Formats: sequence, C-alpha cells, structure tokens
Amino acid sequence: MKIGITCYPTYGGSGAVATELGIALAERGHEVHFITYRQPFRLPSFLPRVFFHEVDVGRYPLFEFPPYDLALAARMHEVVRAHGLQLLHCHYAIPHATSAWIAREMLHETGRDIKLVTTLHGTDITVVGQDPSFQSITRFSIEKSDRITAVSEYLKGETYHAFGCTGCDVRVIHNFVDPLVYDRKRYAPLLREQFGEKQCVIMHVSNFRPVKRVRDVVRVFARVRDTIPAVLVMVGDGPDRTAAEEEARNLGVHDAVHFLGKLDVVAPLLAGADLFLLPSQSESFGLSALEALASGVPVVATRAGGLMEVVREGETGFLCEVGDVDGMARAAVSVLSDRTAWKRMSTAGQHDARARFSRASVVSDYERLYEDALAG
Ligand code: GMT
Repeated sequence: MKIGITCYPTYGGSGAVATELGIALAERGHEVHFITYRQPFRLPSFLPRVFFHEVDVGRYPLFEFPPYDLALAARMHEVVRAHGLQLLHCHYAIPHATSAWIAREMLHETGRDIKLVTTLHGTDITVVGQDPSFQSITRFSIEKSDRITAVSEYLKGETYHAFGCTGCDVRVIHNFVDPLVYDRKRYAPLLREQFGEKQCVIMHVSNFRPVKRVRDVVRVFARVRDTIPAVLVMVGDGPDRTAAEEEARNLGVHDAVHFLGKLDVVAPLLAGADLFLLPSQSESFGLSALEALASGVPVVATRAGGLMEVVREGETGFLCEVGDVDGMARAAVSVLSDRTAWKRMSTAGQHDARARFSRASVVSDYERLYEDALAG
C-alpha cells in the first residue's frame, strides 16, 4: 500500500506512535509518506520506503495566524497526486483529519479518491475538541473519516460521550511498544555510572504540560526520599518545568532532582530506572508508562482514563486517585523497599507489555484496518 501519515512531529506520544507505525509499515514493504511541518522527532534521517514531505506554512504580513490547516491540505493533495497514495492516516482529528477531508474534496474534482483513517489520541477529544469553538468541526472531521480508531476503550467511550457520533464505528487499537528497543538487558547501565548502586532511580518522562501534574512528581519523590535513598530523573520540557524546579527547591530536594530536558531516545535511560511516576490529571493511554513497563520499570500512576488499561493494578504497578501524593508515595516505597516484590513487578511488566501491546500485532491490526477501508 501507499500510505500518507500526518501527525504532530513534536515531542509526544502521538507523534512517537505515528512515526513508529510508519517505520514498521515500511519494514513490511509498504511505501510511507510523512506529511508534517517538521521531520517527526523519532524518524531517523533515511529509511527504505519512508519519505518526508514538509508542509511550508509561509509567512505573509496579511496573516496574523498563518493558515497551517490549508497549507497541510494543499500539501496532502499534492503528495497524494504525485505519489499515487491510496490512504491518508491522520493522528488527531483536528486539524489533521479536517485537512485530509479538504484534500479529498480537491481530489474529487479530478475524479480521484483517497481513503481517510483517523486515530484519536486524547487531547483532541478530551480538551480541545470539546471547546465550543471546535466541537462541531471535530465531530465533522471524525464522521467524515472512513475508519476511526481510538488508543483506548476509555477514549472510545469519551468520543461517543462528547460527540455523539452515532453513525461512527470507533475501533480501539491500543498503542504499542517495540520490545527490541524497550529492553532492560540491551543497554549499558548509564544511570548507575552517574548515580551509583546505592540510590533508587525514579523517573518521569513527559511534555510537562499542566495535565501531567509534574509538581506531584516532585512531591511524591520528596516523600519517598524521607525513607529511601533516591534520585529523581525528569525527562522532557514544557510549561510546568519551572514550577517543578521551584517545588524541588521548596521541598529541599533540588540536589537530588535532575532535569535532563527533551531527549529523543529514552529507552537507554528507562532501562536503568527503578520506578516510573505518572501522576497525570488525564491520560487517554499513557505511552510513556507502557515504555517504562516494557523496560521492566514498575509504574506508579493515577487512575486516570486509559492508564487503567495499561497498568495492571498490583501486578505491574499501582494506581492512585489524582492528587493522592501520599498514596503514590506509599505505593512507591512499598515496591522499592522490597527487592523480591520489585523483581516480580518488573518481570510482570515486561511480559505484559509484550503480550498485550506488541508492535507486531498492533501493526497488523492497522494493516487490516487499511485493507478494510480500501475494500469498502
Ligand atoms: O500527553 C500529551 O500531552 C501528549 C499527547 C500527544 O499528542 O502525544 O499524548 C496523547 O497521546 C498519546 C499517544 O496516544 C497518549 O499516550 C497520551 O495518553 C495522550 N495524552 C493525553 O491524553 C493527555
């Protein structure tokens, strides 16, 4: 198949999943064209059958807000025609699926057609899409897609609940993890070199948006540190980084908190971590938690949305209510202070991630979905 993929190329789970899906599809012989405003962050410079088409938004003094959605639609139209694409897979309903619909309407003018597949990742449904100014266009873009997927049962439910979409058939295709990349045994113990053997390494990876509650990460860590020698490694960057740094200073743990900034490759770090914290307000899936589990890192997170489908309570990690800093700290101490329990959880996480979220089976699910769309 000849497939176009549009995603947010920046640091984030949806871009990571979209890119890794494209790479896996190309490995299976499909031709994959990424159409985005920047090279996706997890896309290496060259891979056979993988192409990147940059969307140039242009800057004209007339436009206070350059019309990215239209530039994207025009680029999609151009790439579909130039390369004979059969299908566009958009990650996020707005604006990507909306642009794809415009591109398809333009193609109809010349008697051609293309199938549209949209994957919902969360923010478009749970936050932006429910803003009154975007509600109707989000719903429209979902309903105009030939196939719609959501990354969790939770998100599927939210989609029906928020938008009705009675005529839609939202299918759940979970996110996936590459077991060869997220493998504890594969990497040199970089973090141990830096922090030694005697301290537990607690880790958080995100874009530090308010929804991630990064101050709770620091608060949980400070409580854990009252009992257990530990360091906190914060990977990523975003609006709440300063607040997290300030919280670390206020709680007197700043010397033990290490902010590494944005890193494209996190697997070698995860492979050296003892515990992963994800105290989010809302999470439609929680890809970073899955990557941690696959790397043998028990997860302490919140009972928020899709995280309940990713973390098996008591088996691969612990789930607490949003904001329950004491509960998360108790859970973290319980697993970090009992080596046998930690080992059991670490092994269970690696097995469960491979069994339920394997790259091979999820990529096959998408392949079948595409074939079904093309046949329909
Ligand atoms: O969580 C974010 O802020 C980034 C966002 C994105 O677009 O990458 O993540 C969403 O999609 C990921 C991939 O499907 C999911 O793992 C995240 O749970 C989801 N984020 C939210 O629902 C807040």
